Amino acid sequence: MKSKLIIFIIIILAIIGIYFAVKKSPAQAPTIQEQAQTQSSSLEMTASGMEGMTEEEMVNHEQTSVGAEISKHIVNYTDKGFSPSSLEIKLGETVKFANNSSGGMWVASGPHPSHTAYPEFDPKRNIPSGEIYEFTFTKIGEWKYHNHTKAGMYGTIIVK
Ligand SMILES: [Cu+2]
Repeated sequence: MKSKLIIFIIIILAIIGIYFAVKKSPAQAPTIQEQAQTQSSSLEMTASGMEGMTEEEMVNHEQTSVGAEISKHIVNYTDKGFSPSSLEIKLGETVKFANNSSGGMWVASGPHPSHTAYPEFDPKRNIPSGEIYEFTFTKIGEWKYHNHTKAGMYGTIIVK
């Protein structure tokens, strides 16, 4: 009887043990898997998100800088003068002065003829018709300039 009882208890314990083992393992396993999946998917999301953002930022940055230099900051010089006559830019940005006039263009800061207000802002030569002079502004200020070869033509670059 005692041995039967012991066997019975062992069987019961075994069943209980199996029950808990079966009950626990499916409960734990999905949790771990879920965590792993969540972690990996969030990592993937973060990685892809970062990659996407980096690429977008790079593209945006390229577009912004290219746009700023090529399309955003162009001063068109024609026989009528500089257009726009006043242009506001940010510190460190480049302005392209495109000579679309019939004559020469020598952009320089005031006062004429010494150009001492912003001496670096001066190509020191005449820019022929059809060519571009570009200058990167590294000083904050309201820079009046003129066409040194035709001082009646003038404009302003405001650097903030
Ligand atoms: Cu001048």
